[in-house]
Amino acid sequence: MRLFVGIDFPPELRQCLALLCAGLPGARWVEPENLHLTLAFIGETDDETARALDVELGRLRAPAFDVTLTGVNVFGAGGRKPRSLWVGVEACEALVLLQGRVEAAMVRAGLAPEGRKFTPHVTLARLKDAPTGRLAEYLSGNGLFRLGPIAIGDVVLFESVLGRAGAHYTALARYPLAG
Ligand code: 3AM
Repeated sequence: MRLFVGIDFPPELRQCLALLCAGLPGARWVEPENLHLTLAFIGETDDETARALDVELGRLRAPAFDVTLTGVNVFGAGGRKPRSLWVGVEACEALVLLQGRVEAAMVRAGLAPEGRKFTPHVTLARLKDAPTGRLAEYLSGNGLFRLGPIAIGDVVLFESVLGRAGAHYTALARYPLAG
């Protein structure tokens, strides 16, 4: 099983985000139902480790919180070869705390922590040779995007199934945050 832990959004919010998924050549847009915020990527996992992770995530204690999504940006080598396009997240201590606890749960389940700095984001598209000028236009045209506050009440263990048309994400389990 290929797993990751994240946060999903209600369908109406995903539809708002999906409005951003247009108007840029070279972008392979994420399907609206797949839009999510990754807390930790886990990767290929055997059943035993997956069960241990489920137990540890079930023990996770963290408060529910609100997030606001804001702005658009890219990941990529120095901006010269941008590879993914995403919506950012307004600074949110509760989200950072939650991500740390998810990593701690991974470690207790025998998994290695991700190790890289957490940059909260919602991926909108993978980019392949998006024309520089069009990308700059897209980023400035959508720079004021803002959606929220969004109430986050649980953490989700997702399975990612890779298919020919891209990955499809299924929520395997939900772990409630403290109200
Ligand atoms: O939320 P995003 O889209 O940034 O890029 C993948 C996606 O993140 C990431 O895990 C999320 C759910 O698939 N991902 C995929 N393979 C990865 C890897 N080998 C990875 N993250 C780190 N290492």
